[in-house]
Amino acid sequence: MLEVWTWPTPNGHKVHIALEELEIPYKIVPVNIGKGEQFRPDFLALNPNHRIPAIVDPDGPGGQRLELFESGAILIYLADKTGKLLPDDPIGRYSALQWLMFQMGGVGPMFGQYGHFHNYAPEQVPYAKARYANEVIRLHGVLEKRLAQAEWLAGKEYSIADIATYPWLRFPERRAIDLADYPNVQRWFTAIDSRPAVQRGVEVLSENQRKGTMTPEEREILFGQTQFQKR
Ligand SMILES: N[C@@H](CCC(=O)N[C@@H](CS)C(=O)NCC(=O)O)C(=O)O
Repeated sequence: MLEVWTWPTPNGHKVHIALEELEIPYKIVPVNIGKGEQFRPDFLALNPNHRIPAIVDPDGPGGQRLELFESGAILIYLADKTGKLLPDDPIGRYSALQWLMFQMGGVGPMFGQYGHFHNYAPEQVPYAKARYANEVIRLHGVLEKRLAQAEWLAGKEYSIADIATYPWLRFPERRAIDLADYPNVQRWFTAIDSRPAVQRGVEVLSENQRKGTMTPEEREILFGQTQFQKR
């Protein structure tokens, strides 16, 4: 059975949602990133970048075992494996890949840095806080413009581009965003949020979601020297 090495974060949710949408049976292998399990040798062997998610598909291309990390690559693989969630026509396919890359290179990293400097940095850095707050607003504006022209990010079809972006748009109040200011993003978000497969996907491992503030140990593991040791 396909294994997903994962944890309940936006990059993990993307893969859980895609697997639920595609009805692919899967086994969850929890990697508790707050406890440092991403540095375990068995996980590092799968992903030297020590970040979830990663998958192992014993029935990969040509029946061979496939190991894969980077959530965007995993989504493309799952779509290609099943022939679903990526448009068949080349123009639609490249549009979906374009918006997937926009999420991977823009929305994810910028929203992540917003969270870091607003919630976790040990010192106040007004320049960084303003920079990432402005980026979050700018990126919502780009999504609003796109979704005013098209029903879904790729165009006419729901695709892995929507699945990749949706988990990052949850809890907008945490980024001082009111989706009422972005009516087309709101319409798109509600449509995705109400899909049963999406609801099942975000529930995967949800009992492990951190409640309250980070402990000093978690902070060290995620942002301290543990990250930067030579491995
Ligand atoms: N570009 C990577 C990013 C993955 C990523 O940043 N994962 C986070 C959780 S959302 C993680 O594993 N963090 C562990 C750590 O920073 O040590 C992807 O999309 O797969």
